[in-house]
Amino acid sequence: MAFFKKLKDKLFKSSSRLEEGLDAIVEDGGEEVVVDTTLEPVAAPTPAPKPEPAPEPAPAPAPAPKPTPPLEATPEPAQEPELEPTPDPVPAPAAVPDPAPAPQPSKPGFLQRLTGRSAPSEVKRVLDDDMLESLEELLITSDMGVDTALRVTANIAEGRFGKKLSSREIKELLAGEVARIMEPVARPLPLYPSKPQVVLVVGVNGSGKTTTIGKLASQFRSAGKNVVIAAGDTFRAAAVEQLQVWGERAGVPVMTAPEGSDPASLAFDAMTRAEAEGADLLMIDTAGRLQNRQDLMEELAKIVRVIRKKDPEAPHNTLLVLDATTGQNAISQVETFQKLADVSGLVMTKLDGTAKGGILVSLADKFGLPIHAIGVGEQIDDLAPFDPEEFAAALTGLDK
Ligand SMILES: Nc1nc2c(ncn2[C@@H]2O[C@H](COP(=O)(O)OP(=O)(O)OP(=O)(O)O)[C@@H](O)[C@H]2O)c(=O)[nH]1
Ligand SMILES: [Mg+2]
Repeated sequence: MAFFKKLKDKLFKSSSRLEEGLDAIVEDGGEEVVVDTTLEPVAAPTPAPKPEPAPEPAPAPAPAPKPTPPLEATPEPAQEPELEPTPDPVPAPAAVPDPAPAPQPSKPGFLQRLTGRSAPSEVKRVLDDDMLESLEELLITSDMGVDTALRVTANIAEGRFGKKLSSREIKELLAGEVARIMEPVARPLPLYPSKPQVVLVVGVNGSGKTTTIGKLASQFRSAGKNVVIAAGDTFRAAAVEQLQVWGERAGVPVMTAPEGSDPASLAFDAMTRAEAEGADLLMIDTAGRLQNRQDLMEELAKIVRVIRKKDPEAPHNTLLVLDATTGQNAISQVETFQKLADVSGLVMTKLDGTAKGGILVSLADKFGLPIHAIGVGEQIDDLAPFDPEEFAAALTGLDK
């Protein structure tokens, strides 16, 4: 629960631009409309209803997150600052005061309502061509892509043209559209009976491959799986060390080879070891920065060829890791890697950063590739399953 809240907070942070944009569109050209208060007179004797503070203490005890035990299982002194499970509880309580500054709850008194001056009102705007155009622009600038933005806006407009809508109503409609697009792609990494199930992890330089492997390994390990990692990025020693650190954190063995050696032969050795040890999963990290596409293609093809000598079905999954902050560039990365490898699913990282989030909608709409997980931070437990409804609510700024 605590983890989930943290995820939502992080996503909300990243999506505020879209949320603000939607508010601005309605404000601009909208007008104050008195909210239908027909039910309120009944609630007239409610001048003292302030039971708000009650729910607050509740979230506080929550930060006893499940993901903590796996972290504690690897009390590696060297990496302590990064490992620290304590940062978790800190942001969580910090987020608690947030809901408090809701200025709304000051319900107008009976007299106030009689005068009609402070009657509760909200801004609504007539859904016309201008407004639709602004919406389209906003969605395009939030990385949703032109085609998707046009389709989503058209769906929102259908049957509502000429009607007055509040920003909350727009957000709800938009969230519904986004959730509908994302629903079919929200699928966890499929697990197969093959032993070992080989997961090849690809992506451009710095997209988060190594970090994601560490996080996934930790999750599978916690789920009782026997995992082996192969440090297939043999380009630089630092890459191997980084993976070793993650392996220690996750409590998973990491197979390495000397810097500059052939990643395919390492993959073969890792396969042999994983088979010998009866491992459930073999995750192969790869280099993201080869001089050119041809090199990368050859390297990936060779890894695949070699592991297929052991298991013709391997790799069972080819995960493409994408950095959500790269925006529309993610589209061309998918296209490129689909040519280089048989991409079976995506992991979107850095959704806690400055990502506009709309890129996920664009990707889902365009490629329909499963999104297995999303990265929301640099810590070991900062990898979450992809939940379309939560994502849609976070993206649009709908705070339920
Ligand atoms: N904020 C945030 N940072 C992330 C996330 N995932 C990865 N990172 C950071 O992104 C940087 C690059 O991550 P790596 O895992 O090294 O990326 P890589 O794809 O293995 O990079 P190369 O091996 O150089 O190709 C690191 O500083 C990570 O800590 C995420 O979900 N959120
Ligand atoms: Mg790496």
